[in-house]
Amino acid sequence: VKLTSSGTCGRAVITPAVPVTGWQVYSGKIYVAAVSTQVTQVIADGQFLGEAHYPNASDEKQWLQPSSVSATSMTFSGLPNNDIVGARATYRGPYPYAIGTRKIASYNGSTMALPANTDVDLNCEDTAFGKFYLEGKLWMLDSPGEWAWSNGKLYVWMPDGLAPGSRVLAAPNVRSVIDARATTQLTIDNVRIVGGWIGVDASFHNTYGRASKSLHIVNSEISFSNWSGIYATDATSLKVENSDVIGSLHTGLYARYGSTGTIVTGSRFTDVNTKGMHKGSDGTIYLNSDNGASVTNNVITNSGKSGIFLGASVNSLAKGNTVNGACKVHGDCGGIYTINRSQETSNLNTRIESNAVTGVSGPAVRPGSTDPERYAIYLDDYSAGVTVINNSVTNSSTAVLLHGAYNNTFSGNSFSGSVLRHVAFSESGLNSGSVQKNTFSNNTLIGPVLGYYLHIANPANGAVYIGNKYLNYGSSPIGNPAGLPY
Ligand SMILES: [Ca+2]
Repeated sequence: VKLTSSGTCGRAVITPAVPVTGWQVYSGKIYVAAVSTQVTQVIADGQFLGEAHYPNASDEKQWLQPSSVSATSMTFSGLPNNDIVGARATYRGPYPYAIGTRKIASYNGSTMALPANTDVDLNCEDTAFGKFYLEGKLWMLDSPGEWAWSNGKLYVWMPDGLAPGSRVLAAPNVRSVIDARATTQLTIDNVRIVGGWIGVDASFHNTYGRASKSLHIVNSEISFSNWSGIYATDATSLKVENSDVIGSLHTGLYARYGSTGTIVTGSRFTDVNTKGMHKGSDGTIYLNSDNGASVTNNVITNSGKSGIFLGASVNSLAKGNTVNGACKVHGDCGGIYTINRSQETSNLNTRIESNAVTGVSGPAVRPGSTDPERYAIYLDDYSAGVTVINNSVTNSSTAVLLHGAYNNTFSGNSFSGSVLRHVAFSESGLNSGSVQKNTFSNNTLIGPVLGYYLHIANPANGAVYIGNKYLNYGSSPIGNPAGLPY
């Protein structure tokens, strides 16, 4: 089956969003129109608008600090308006890699109840409570580019402050725009898919008891998904080719739970997990426990979390990709990332080859730490058998971290413009003693950097070094400088 556009008027647009008309001035530059069905997304002039939130700044320094927390509540007094029941609280706990969202069940003026999510819409990451912001009430609509839906009416303050006219599309809560579950050899070619919780759903179909096979998405655009542009579980031979995924709030392509043979090639992933206020995420291209995944010649721009998450995928390849700006929201994060925490294998047999990775950086968010914990290439817990060759890494916080990783090979790479250090090794309690037998050969490490080229915290013998070039640096390129975090 092939889904495509015909005729000469361009790509067909498939979306649950509909035009909103009949606007009247509500207050100041805020306009109101009747929309009876609950609105979950607003697009104006083809651009994503964020739902009304408090406080306004996405800068976490402006987030609210609860005076105390429990497993299911936060205490905070002094809101400008106590109408927050039904609103969402988004929060970052003590870990830089996790941002959670829960719905507020009750509020007594100081303590808000936040039960664990049962709502699939909030089924993102969860974590302990910490600094937070609120989203989803009309009183929070107080700045340009915000919208709110309340009592059958949509309120919007356009980014340019002018009347909405016919420029606004609003979408109800729709799980998927294209339900491709349990399909075989479906091709989606030359269409635009806008809005919805998921753009293309290729997850396992519980009723039919099977997953999708050989789904091919080509020459298409998937934009402004409230969760993931493409979602696949147990899918085989999913292929995404020459397509654009733009502005998904959580993940661009989410292929997990045994999806195998995923191919992503010649595509562009732009502004994933960086739209609106901060959201939980796992990565722009997320592949985990895949076998034979191939991610080649894609351009991944401005990701909130990892650009390419290979996880524990085996026999996989990331080659010829450009990762331009990643980990913009989350720490403990990589431009290209592997993890093998459950030690499913002692040899991932994965290649990270000829990629250009730049701008993997962001603020330090772990309490008490000055390290942003953002790494252009990050081999995490028990990653082993990864070959990293001929990559160019520039202008990132740290070029490479091996965290409890062993038996990996780095050769022919170029590292420049790192802020803290080019290469770091570390271990934690979980993977203590596992950094060993990594090889660095024939890499070029160009200074200056704030720390050392190779920065070794623990252990001292995490790698052997053969034939590397150390350029533009005055003293020993290898060491463990005091004052730098690991
Ligand atoms: Ca606001």
